[in-house]
Amino acid sequence: MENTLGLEIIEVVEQAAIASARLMGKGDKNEADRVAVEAMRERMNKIYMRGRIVIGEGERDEAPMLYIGEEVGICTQADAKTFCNPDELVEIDIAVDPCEGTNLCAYGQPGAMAVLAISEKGGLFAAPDFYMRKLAAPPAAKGHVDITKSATENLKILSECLDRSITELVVVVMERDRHNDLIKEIREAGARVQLISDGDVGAAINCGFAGTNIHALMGIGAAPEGVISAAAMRCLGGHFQGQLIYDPAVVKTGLIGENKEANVARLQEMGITDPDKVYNADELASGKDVLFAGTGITSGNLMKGVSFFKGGARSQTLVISSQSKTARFVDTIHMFDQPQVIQLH
Ligand code: VTB
Repeated sequence: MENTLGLEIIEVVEQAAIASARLMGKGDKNEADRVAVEAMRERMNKIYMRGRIVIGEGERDEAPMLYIGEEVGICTQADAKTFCNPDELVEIDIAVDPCEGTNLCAYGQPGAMAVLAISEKGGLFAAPDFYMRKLAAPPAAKGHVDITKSATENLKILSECLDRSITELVVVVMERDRHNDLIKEIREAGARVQLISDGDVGAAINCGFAGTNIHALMGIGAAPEGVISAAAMRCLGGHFQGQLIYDPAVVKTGLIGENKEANVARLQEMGITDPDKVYNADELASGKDVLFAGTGITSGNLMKGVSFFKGGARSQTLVISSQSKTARFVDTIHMFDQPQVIQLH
């Protein structure tokens, strides 16, 4: 994919993060999400591309914008033929989470981000709005840890791969009742647990970098977020596996329906014949070229959140590309109305 597309994609996540950050701490998570969606869509529609949302805000009838199947980009507009050459254009699939961690943003907690992943058409797994059991770990453990093994076994493997004792490992787990046994097991195995209230995309990506002091993500979060995490981990060479959760006995709240058989039928309709399949990062983000971009809304381990100053704002974005094999930290000053002073530090 063209480099200019990469640059424009950075602006898409930056604009979403700035919009959400204005609502940081205001206690209104829906509004923080809504403005991020609007900003993301507006910027995307100015890009010379033919894009399709494969993971978004939900089905068309419940999500007015960035719904699954929505077409975005200049070249999807009705009069596109006058300014877009169809022969030149790559069709792009896009997975978005304009405000990943809406609660974190609404309550001014660390780790909210505007994120997306793109690939050529067909390169991202169109995950249903179900849950996903996830296992993320650093590149050194890729292919060695395994989601079908117990947490205890995986911690042993992780300690060998990272050449450190289990007591030196930190595992991030979302604080949910469904994880009580998992948390107990990790602690009993000797590792330390970092509980988070939300935001497992950031936690997974942290495993891809040395020096974050996060060595694994374990537990169950949302499936669409799993695909975005997988895209980043695929580019970073880290370990990521996901397994869809469709049984209401495993997760009692939220996204999945009460009827297990109906859930399996829905998966089958989507072409998923083996609902228990374990997907790895290369399957969830299988495209030839995959790109992840995320801008901090509130500060996290990897990126600072958006800060506003008189006449502008500053943002930090992480862009990871499988094509250029780079992880870039982009620090941007946005000038809204010609600020008098551009603050460097
Ligand atoms: C999960 C997690 C996300 O929301 O989807 C969570 O993957 C919702 O989980 O990162 P519950 O339904 O158990 O509350 C996030 O934390 C934020 O979008």
